Amino acid sequence: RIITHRVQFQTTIQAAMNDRRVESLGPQLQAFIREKQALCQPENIHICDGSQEENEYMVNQMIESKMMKRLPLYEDCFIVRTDPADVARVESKTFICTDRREDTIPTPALGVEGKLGKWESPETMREKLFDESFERFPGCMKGRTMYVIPFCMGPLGSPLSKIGVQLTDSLYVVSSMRIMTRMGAEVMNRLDDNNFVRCLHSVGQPLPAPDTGYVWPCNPEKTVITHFPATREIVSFGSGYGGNSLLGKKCLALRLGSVMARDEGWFAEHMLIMGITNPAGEKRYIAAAFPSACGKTNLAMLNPTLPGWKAECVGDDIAWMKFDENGVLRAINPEFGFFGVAPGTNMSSNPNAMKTVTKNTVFTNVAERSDGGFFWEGLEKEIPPNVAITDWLGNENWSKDSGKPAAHPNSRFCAPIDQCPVMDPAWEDPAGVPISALIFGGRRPQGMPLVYEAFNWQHGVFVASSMRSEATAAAEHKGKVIMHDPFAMRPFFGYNFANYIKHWLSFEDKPNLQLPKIFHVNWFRKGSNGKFLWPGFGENTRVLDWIFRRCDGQEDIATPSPIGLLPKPDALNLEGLGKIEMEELMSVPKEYWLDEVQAIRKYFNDQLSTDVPSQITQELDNLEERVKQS
Ligand code: SAT
Ligand code: MN
Repeated sequence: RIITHRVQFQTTIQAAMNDRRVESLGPQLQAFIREKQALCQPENIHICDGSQEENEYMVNQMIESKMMKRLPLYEDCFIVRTDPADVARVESKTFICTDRREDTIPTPALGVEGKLGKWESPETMREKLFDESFERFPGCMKGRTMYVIPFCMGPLGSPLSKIGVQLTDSLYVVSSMRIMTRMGAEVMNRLDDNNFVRCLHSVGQPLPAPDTGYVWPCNPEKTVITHFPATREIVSFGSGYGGNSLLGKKCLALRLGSVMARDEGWFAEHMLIMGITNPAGEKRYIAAAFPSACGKTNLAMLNPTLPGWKAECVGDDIAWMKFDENGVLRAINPEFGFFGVAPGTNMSSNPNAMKTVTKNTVFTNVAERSDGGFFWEGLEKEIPPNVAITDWLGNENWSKDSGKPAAHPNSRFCAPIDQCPVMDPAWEDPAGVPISALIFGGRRPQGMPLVYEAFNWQHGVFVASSMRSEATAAAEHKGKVIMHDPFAMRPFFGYNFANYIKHWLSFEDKPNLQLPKIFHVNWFRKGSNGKFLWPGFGENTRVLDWIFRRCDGQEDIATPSPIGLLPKPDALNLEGLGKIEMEELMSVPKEYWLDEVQAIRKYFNDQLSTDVPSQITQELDNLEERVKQS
């Protein structure tokens, strides 16, 4: 907020030039910009070219206004602290706006609250966003600059990629979008004026802003994140936080993405993508779905502990996948950076992430050390002695004894993808990488074995639909409840989940497709002593090894159980591991699973009511029967 005269003056000149440049843009884009300019009444317009100079200029502005701070221990790393009321996605304020409610959300049973997204009619939502009386967009950029960000999700020129234009009044968003997406002049050159996703974002605080004690502008009371699939529009107000404000990510790549995928016959999924090479030099790619903050980034950057294995990263959060003309499922990562959870990341859990984030990285809500470095929970053993720590709220001399975390549990690093030392050679291949296996999983402290394989595609779709996981800090949920999170997509469905299941099921009937095998994994099972039964992290290679060999289909290494195919005893390579309670880790307790069947049935009946696809009911009945027989 403390903008020096010099910076303001420069901004004015640069933006005036940019304002003239608007006239050189295509008529549709021009109309979009002019309409929103008239609505938001910014002081200036700045068309982002994505250059290094531009970024330096913006970072300097943020530093001068005290919104951002350099972390001098590293090369071009910065720290940002949000308003404590603006630290995560807000699912309760995230809407999909379609004419008919049933296009967006399933109709729950009578008296039951729907938990599969929020709907509003486009007319009502537009009024709430754009009508003066609701005090959101009209005049919201007064005193601020409106930045125009042309961005591409996916490799430039890939037939699978999509281009969007985001208008925002947040410099943090511009800088972060530059890391997370391909952004700038090159995208603008390729933009089809008749086909781009329109994104509008404001932090919701015209200048001069009220003094909240934080330099992070936001407006939590008025926050809404809205999507208009019919017109391919995204409108977000009041929050500067990642998933709410970097509109290419969850809003475009998953919510609108899933709608486009349904219409065009592909998949937009909350999945990491990685390549694995066995000691014989054979390579396969897998895609894996886990809810936010369940270790996608760690698995995507895994350092194999089994000798001779290699793992390479294509993406850590989102996969766009389409069957090619040979029936092979091909995946691209639409993103260009990592927006990863910081706490828990360290040299033993994820050394590749640690190597990725020591330059050109923006940290949000982590703690800061007196030697100019970062700190978060999990780094205790990796920092020099006697450094003082300032917590994410700005309290100096933080100590563990305070009982409060130094970094916010959902604090993040935002780092350029090509800095990761284990990127796959094909990570930017416009054709995508061929997927052999799809993996689903969550945090399941009880009852759920380390790994099992679905009997077939339909059963796999059922397994993914009935996924559950312990709640994490990535959204506003409280406590450690086990939540249903189908496909790890519950916060990200762009249309009715019942239809989403049908979309997945429909591929079984299409001719000549090489349908990937489907697996379920659980790294988080705990023993009766409350301790994790599986070491996880690099040791997960042992599970990937089994999955890899199952894809080959040459060996006799699987055995049927009521819930799916389990590794035969001794089929998992445990060489060199300490004692693992394999029986406990792989068990399928009958009582637990009878309860699980009840919970899943109740969930489907409650949430989808009469819309439950018949194949799902059939799979559920079969599961129940098999568990009862066991
Ligand atoms: O905040 S984000 O939605 O970008 C990250 C996540 O929850 O997966
Ligand atoms: Mn995610």
